Amino acid sequence: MTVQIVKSVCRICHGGCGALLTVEDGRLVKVTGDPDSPMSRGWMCVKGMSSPEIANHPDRLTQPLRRRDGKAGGWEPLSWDDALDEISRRVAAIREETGPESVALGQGTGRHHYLHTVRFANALGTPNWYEPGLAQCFIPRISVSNLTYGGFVTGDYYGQTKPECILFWGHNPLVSSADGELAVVAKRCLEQGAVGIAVDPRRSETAQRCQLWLPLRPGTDAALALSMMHVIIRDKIYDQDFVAEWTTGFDQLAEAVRHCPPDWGERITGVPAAQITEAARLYARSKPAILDWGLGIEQNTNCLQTVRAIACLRALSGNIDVPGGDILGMNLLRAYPVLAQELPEAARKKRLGAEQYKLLGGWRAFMPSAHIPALLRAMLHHDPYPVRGLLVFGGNPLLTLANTRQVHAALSKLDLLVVADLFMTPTAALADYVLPAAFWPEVEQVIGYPLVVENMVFAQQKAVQRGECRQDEWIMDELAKRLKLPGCEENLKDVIKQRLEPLGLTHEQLKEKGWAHPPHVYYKYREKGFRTRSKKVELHSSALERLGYDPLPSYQEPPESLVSRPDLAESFPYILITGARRREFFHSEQRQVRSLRKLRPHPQAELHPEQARQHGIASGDWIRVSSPRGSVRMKAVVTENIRPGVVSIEHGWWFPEQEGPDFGLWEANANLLTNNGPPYDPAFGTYQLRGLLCRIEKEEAQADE
Ligand SMILES: Nc1nc2c(c(=O)[nH]1)N[C@H]1C(S)=C(S)[C@@H](COP(=O)(O)OP(=O)(O)OC[C@H]3O[C@@H](n4cnc5c(=O)[nH]c(N)nc54)[C@H](O)[C@@H]3O)O[C@H]1N2
Ligand SMILES: Nc1nc2c(c(=O)[nH]1)N[C@H]1C(S)=C(S)[C@@H](COP(=O)(O)OP(=O)(O)OC[C@H]3O[C@@H](n4cnc5c(=O)[nH]c(N)nc54)[C@H](O)[C@@H]3O)O[C@H]1N2
Ligand code: SF4
Ligand SMILES: [Mo]
Repeated sequence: MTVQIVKSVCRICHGGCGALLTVEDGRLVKVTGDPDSPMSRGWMCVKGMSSPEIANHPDRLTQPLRRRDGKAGGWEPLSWDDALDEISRRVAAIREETGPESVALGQGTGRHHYLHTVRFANALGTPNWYEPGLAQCFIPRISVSNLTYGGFVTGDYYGQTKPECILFWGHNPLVSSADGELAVVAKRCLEQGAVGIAVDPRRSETAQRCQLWLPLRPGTDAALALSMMHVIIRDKIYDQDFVAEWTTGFDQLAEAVRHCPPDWGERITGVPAAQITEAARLYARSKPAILDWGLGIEQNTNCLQTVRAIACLRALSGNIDVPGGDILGMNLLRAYPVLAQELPEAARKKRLGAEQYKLLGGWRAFMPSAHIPALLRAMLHHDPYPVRGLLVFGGNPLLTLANTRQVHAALSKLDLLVVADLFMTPTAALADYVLPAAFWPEVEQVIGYPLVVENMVFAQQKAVQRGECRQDEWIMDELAKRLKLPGCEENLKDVIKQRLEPLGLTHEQLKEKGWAHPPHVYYKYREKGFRTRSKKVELHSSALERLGYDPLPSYQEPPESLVSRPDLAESFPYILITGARRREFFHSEQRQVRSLRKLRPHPQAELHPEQARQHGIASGDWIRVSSPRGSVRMKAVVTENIRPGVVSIEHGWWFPEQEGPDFGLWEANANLLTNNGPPYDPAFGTYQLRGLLCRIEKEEAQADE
C-alpha cells in the first residue's frame, strides 16, 4: 500500500483552512488540519473533516452525462471529447444565430474557478455572467470600501496586535468563516479579551460571546449606524487627528447625522437609545477596534446606503490600516487575467442591467456582471433580447436565487443548459448536459486570503482523482480551445504562473512551502494617500455623486416591512429573515453527506417564545412559514435568542434522498418565499432576501415523523 500526505487548502466554504490529506493507494482516506498553516493553525470545521466522505460519496457525478432525447430524466454517459465537442457546437450555433450575449454563464459563490469563469465569459464575448451572491453578497461591501477608502478592508485577525473591541455587524463568523476570516481566529480574539458587540436580530453563535447584543429590526441597519455616528460626533469621541488629516466631507456628514439622535434610532430600529449610545461609545473609545461586517447588511434594497453608513462609522474611528484594526490589502497576487479587453464595447453595453445598476454592471463596477432578474426576464420573454443558453459552473440557482418558481420556468425554457457539479442537484436535473466537477482535494490553484485583500497566498494541490471528474478551469479551457476564443491560448497553468510573478515564486516552489505570508505593512496610506480621487477617505463620496447617487449615507425604510406595508402586515405580521449560516452545510450542499445530515436532519425555523405561545408551537413541531409568495414546511426552534416577531429560516434545503428531478425542491426551499421583483437597490440592483413579511402556522406531523 502506498501512503501519501499532501498539503492543500480546504475550499468547501470560501476556505482558508490548511489541510493535510492522507491518500492510500490513490484514495482519500483522511483530512486533518495543517498545524503549520498561518491561518488555521491546525483547526478545521466539521465540513472540512468530512471531506473524504464527500470525495468518495457513491452519488458523486463521475462521468459526463447527456439527456436522452424524449426520456424525461433519462441520462446517457458520453466521453469528455464528445461532450465538449457537442456543447461547443451548440454554443457556437446560438452565438451565430442571436449573438454571444444570448449565451449566459452562471456560477456559485467564490469558488476556485470564480475568476476563470469571468475570463471565459469575456473571451466568449458575452457580458452576461452572474453569481448568486454579488448584488446580494460581498460586492456592496467591496465596492463601497473602494469608493470610500480606495480599497477593501478586513479585520486584522492574523496580526500580532489584538483588537480591544470587535463590532460584528450582520455577521456570524464563528459559523460562517466567511471570505477567509476563519471562525477560529475571531473566536480566539474574543477569548483573549476583545470586547464584542453584535448587531443582529438573532443572538447568533458570535453574538452569544459578545458583551453587547443589539437585536435590531431587520433592514434598519443604516438608521442604527447613523445614530451611532450622531453620538460619536456629538460626544467628540471620533479620531479627531485622523478625521482632520485623512477624510473629506466630515462637516457634511456631521450635518446629515445631526438629525439622527439615539431616540430617532430607537424608533426605527427598535434598539433602546441607551444601548445605541453605549455601543457607539464602546466602539469609538476602544483602540484598536475591528468592525467586522457581514451579509446581514446587504440583502436589502437599501444596501448601498446601509453599507456606506457603516463604512463611514468605521472611518470616524480611525482604525483603518492600523495594527489590530481594519486593514487594507497587500494584494500579493497579480490580478487574475480575466481578459476584459476581449469583450467589445458594444457587447459591454448589452450587459443586462448595466445601465441602471452602475455598481453591479456598469464601467465603475468592481467586477461587472449581469442583473439576475433581468437575465431571467431575457430567458423567459426574450426581452430586450433572447438569452437561450446557460452554462453553470458550480451553482444551484433553483435553491440559491430568489423566486424559485420563476427560475424554474426560465431554466426550463432554455435551448441549452449545461451544469458542472459534484452531485445531481435539482438544477443539474434540468440540464441537457451534466459535467462531473472536481472537489477541492482534486484541484490545483493558488488563492490569496482573506479574499480580495490577499495578504497571504496558498497553494491548492491535487491529491486524488475521482472517476473522470475535471476541475472547472480545465472544462472552460477545453471549451475555449474548441471555440477558438481569443486570449485563451494560455491555460490555467500559465495563469497561475503569471499570478505568482510578484512573489518571485514558481507554482512548484509555492506548493512545496504551502504558503507565502510576508509581514503586513500597516499605515500604507501615509506614503501615497488613500486610492480615492481626493487621496483621502471620502465620507462625502465624490464618486457616488458623479454616478448620480447620494454622496452621503441615509436611511430608507425597506419596501416590504411592517411600516411600509401595513396592508400586507395584517395577514403577514412577522418579519422573515433567511439563510443565517449553519456550520454543517454550505448553502444547498451536503444534504447527502450522512455524518453532517445526522447533525442537522431537518430544515429549521427559529422563532421567539412569544410567537410560539400565540400559535401553540413547541420546539420540534412542524410549522408552515408563508410569505405573500409561497410557503415552506420546517421544524420550529423556539428560542430567546431572537428578536420577538422575527422568524429566521434556513436556506438551501432540498432532499437528495427523494426522487428526481425535483428532489423535494418545493417543500422547504427558502427561496419559494423570497421576491426578486422591484424595487431594487439603485446602485447594485439588490433584491430583498431578509426583512420580508411572513406568517406562521402549526402543522400536523406526518406518520413517519
Ligand atoms: N434565501 C436566501 N438565498 C440565498 C442566500 C441567503 O442568505 N438567503 N445567500 C445567497 C448567497 S450570499 C450566496 S453566495 C448564494 C450561494 O449560492 P450557490 O453557490 O449556488 O450555492 P451552493 O449550494 O453552495 O452551490 C451550488 C452547487 O455548487 C456545487 N459545487 C461545489 N463545489 C464545486 C466546484 O468546485 N465545482 C463545481 N462545478 N460545482 C461545485 C455544489 O455541489 C452545489 O450543488 O446563495 C444565495 N442564496
Ligand atoms: N457553514 C457555512 N458557512 C458559510 C456559508 C454557508 O452556507 N454555510 N455561506 C458563505 C457565504 S456565500 C457567505 S456570503 C457568508 C455569510 O456569512 P455571514 O456574513 O456571517 O452572514 P450570515 O450568517 O448569512 O448572516 C449573519 C447574520 O445576519 C443576521 N441578519 C439577518 N438579517 C439582518 C439584518 O437585517 N441586519 C443585521 N444586522 N443582521 C441581520 C442573521 O441573523 C445572521 O446571524 O458565509 C459563508 N460561509
Ligand atoms: S471553515 Fe471552511 S475552509 Fe475551514 S474546514 Fe470548514 S469548510 Fe473547510
Ligand atoms: Mo455569499
